[in-house]
Amino acid sequence: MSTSSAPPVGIAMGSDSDLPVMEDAAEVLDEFDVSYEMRVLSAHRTPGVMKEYAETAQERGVEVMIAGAGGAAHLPGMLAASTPLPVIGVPVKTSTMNGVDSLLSIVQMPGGVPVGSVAINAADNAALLAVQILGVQDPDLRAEMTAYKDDLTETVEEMDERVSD
Ligand code: RP5
Repeated sequence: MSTSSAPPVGIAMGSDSDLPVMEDAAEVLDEFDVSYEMRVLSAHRTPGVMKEYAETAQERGVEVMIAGAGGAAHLPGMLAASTPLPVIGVPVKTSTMNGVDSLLSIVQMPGGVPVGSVAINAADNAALLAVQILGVQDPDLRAEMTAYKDDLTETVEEMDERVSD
């Protein structure tokens, strides 16, 4: 149960080097007028702070988390281990393995501790998924998502018209 009024979305990242990617999530949430908080929390470098954040998020009012990390990308999984809230992982592209390392680190979770994952660097999609999760209980937000999808449809129909002319 929520005892305070944190924003519904918590965006976390393992380092400020992830920020250029994770800003895309913030931009999408801004478009939907969904508020969020943003933290740098490292599963390896600040495990205590990360755990406390995860353990208190629900009571503060956070409803869904988006977590981006690269390489040994354990942040989404460790957050998921410490909260009942849904966690959406964003595998951040790395210079050594192009983010495949991040992706596999995020998706290879043990049974019982799921983490959702979007594509490498797809923080925008993580935010859209967060909006959809929040929309389950929020008809206005769901209507906005429907309008967003209608726009997507229109965009592709226009492409089709241009190409098929
Ligand atoms: C991960 O290691 C972070 O998520 C980041 O993607 C990567 C590199 O971190 P820095 O060395 O740039 O701080 O923990």
